[in-house]
Amino acid sequence: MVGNRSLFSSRSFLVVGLVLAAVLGTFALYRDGARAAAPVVVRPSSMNGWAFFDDNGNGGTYGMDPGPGTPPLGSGSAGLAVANTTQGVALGTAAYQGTRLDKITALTYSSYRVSGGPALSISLGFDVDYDVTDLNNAYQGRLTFEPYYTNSVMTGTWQTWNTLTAVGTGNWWSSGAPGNTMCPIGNPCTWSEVLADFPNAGIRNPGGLIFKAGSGWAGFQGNADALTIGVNNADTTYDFEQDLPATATATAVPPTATSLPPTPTSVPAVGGVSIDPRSGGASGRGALPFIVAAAAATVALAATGGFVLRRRAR
Ligand SMILES: [Ca+2]
Ligand SMILES: [Ca+2]
Repeated sequence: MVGNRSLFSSRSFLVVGLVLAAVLGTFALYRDGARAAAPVVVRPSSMNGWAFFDDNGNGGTYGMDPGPGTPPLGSGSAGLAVANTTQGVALGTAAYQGTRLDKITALTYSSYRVSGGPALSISLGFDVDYDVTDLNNAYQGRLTFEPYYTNSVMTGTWQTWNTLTAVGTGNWWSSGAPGNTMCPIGNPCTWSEVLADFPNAGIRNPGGLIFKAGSGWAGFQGNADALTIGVNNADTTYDFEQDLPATATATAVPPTATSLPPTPTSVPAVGGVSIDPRSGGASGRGALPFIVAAAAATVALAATGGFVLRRRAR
């Protein structure tokens, strides 16, 4: 192209482009940061208000698992499993007790079925108070979202559910009165129907926001991850994970470490070289059949206390 290229050289374009990308990225972070902070990681050693529990008192299995597959966040997820219809297991938090349902602006999660019937998926629900403004604080059962009413739940893949989206006849059902007259298990409600029927409903206080599997399921194993709940447009995302490995630096050991001498003190001075095993420093006199490779920076003191010695090419 013939033309005036004095204004910007190609390098200038590159620089300008990088600056623009950085500025736009900053704006994107600022924009997203207004709603979404970093996920809260929930691990066995740091549950951040969550707890697994046996919901029926008949056993079952629960805990943080690796995978399965590729979870939507991190490398692990929360696992729930039951062996028969009497068992029910759950993972819940009391962090949202008392929250009015009409203040909930986001409520999504992902689930994965390892095994179980075609309708089964870890559900998301909560202990419900159908009117948080009255004086009745008695237990009124739970309001539960189950994906299968309006979705095909798959085995062996992660699926994400937006529980607030009004699809078909809805996915929310009530286990207790008065909700079970409007949203029985055989005819669930959409979220908007729940809000219309019970405009002052909320998560019971005391009460939990709960992942659940079982209570009438012949057998099931599955996982959940990446729960996002928004209250007044302030979103919190929970990432369920196993604990970190105890020795995260183990991979820093050179792969040849096992071929090294067992202890530094067993390495003899070679050709007049003396070695300080603590500092890695070396000094020597005369002709050296071996050298310590390029001084201290390359004398790798392995975690086992060994050295790396290398013969100089002649
Ligand atoms: Ca009430
Ligand atoms: Ca995870």
